Amino acid sequence: MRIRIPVAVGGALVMAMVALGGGTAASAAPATKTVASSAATGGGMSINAVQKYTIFVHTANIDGAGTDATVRMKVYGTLAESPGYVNLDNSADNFERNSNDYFGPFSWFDIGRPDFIGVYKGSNGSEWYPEHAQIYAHATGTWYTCPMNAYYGDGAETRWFDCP
Ligand SMILES: [Ca+2]
Ligand SMILES: [Ca+2]
Repeated sequence: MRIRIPVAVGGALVMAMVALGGGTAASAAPATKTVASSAATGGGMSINAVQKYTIFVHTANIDGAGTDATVRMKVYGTLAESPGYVNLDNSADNFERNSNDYFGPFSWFDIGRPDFIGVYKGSNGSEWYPEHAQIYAHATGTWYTCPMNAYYGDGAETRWFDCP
């Protein structure tokens, strides 16, 4: 189920922020509880809506570009980050030469616009040459492209790429 934040909750958040900034801890606590209970997120402090994201990776069409190594990605957005490094794997033989791999959809708190990604490749496979990744935000129907064109060697390595 998609969760939309009512306008009233946004107003409550502003009030809570004012209380946190200008009041004591004692006066801020009740306001914060009000936000959490009215956000309909099933509890917790965050009122950030859960949204779906699909990750796409294109491996380059050059000799030796493919790998069988473990690949994980973390997406850093303008509002939040994906919850840790997400393992990118499905039933296919992923990250082969000239392949298009789709993973997810994953349910994350709204990350906003993807800003950059961290991509880990394990040492349990050969070198890898990904050409680019794309992040699809289901809520807005938007694809965000993160050029990679990076060479990963045999060892474990993490690299970071902008999503301009
Ligand atoms: Ca593979
Ligand atoms: Ca696989």
